[in-house]
Amino acid sequence: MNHKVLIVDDDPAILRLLASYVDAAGFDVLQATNGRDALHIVLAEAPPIVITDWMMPETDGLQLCRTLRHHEGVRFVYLIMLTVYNEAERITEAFEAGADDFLTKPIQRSELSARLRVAEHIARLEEDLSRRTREIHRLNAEMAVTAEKLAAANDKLRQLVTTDELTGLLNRREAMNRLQQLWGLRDRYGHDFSCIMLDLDGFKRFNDTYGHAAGDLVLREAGKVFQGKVRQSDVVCRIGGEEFLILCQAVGAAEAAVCAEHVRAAVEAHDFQWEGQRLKVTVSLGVAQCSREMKSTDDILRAADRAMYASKAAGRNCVPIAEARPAVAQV
Ligand code: GH3
Ligand code: MG
Ligand code: MG
Repeated sequence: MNHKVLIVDDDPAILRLLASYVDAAGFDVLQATNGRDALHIVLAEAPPIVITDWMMPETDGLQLCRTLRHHEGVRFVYLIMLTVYNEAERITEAFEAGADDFLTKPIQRSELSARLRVAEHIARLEEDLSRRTREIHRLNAEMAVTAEKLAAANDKLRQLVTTDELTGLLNRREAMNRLQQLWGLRDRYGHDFSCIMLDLDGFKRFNDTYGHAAGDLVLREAGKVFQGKVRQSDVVCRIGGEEFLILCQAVGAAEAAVCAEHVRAAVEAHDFQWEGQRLKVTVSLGVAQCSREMKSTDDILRAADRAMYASKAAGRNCVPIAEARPAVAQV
């Protein structure tokens, strides 16, 4: 802690006397003869203790107290007011202006020294407190930054865990979570939903013919084609190599089949551009609606899968509905 004490008095004789007492008490003495200079010294030197005379021309001791208390550039000062008054009313006025203590004139050296010790003690506690407060603010700021980074890392992690790297679609694990959620809504509120199972046709041969990189491009683009044809509330997922699943919320099999047919036709019409060639791919789809007889999500997945295999069996590139119609139904 710095040991500076600023003494403020317009009377040079008192200033000299005070300076000698304060110096003898072991402090570094700063001096001012008016309130304006005193403020400048406080701002420049930050003495923890100020002893000021009450009666001074221009800015008196009370005004100086108020200024120091309200000035945002002044962190902390322990203020001792010098006064010839010893009446309770005047002293109360000094405390209200912001003084911490007072000394009555004529000044007793031993009393001044004792009060300076108290002032020093309080100033040290105050400095300690403000250092701890600054440290807490610094730690809080650090924690806020860390929390922000953690939230961003969590978001990234959640994305990695839930999405398929190649297509950016939801992956199998997340598809199963979403399906479970739809199942829960159906159980609780009786909300209908349907699933569309999709599998690219002859994709092994496609890879063998054009290469794996061309196959990857098709998978990525096919995902976009699917997404371009479903409703906003539908969820498109990649659940296996060239297998996809679309979850259609609040939709029965007939409506889902219309959506599936749009997807099928869009893939058939799409030109996959690869090394200057326009490649064609088709997809087989199977539609199943969640029904009362189904006991778990596995049942609807199996039903959609069966329908999709019915499409394969029927020559591929078509959309049968699971068990709602005869084996193959072109929509
Ligand atoms: P079907 O019409 O009966 O579905 O025939 P298919 O050839 O599509 O089916 P099959 O299950 O025999 O082969 C699937 C192929 O999908 C084999 C595999 O090389 C390819 N495949 C799976 N995952 C990927 C992938 O991430 N990238 C690429 N390029 N190909 C993949
Ligand atoms: Mg397959
Ligand atoms: Mg296939």
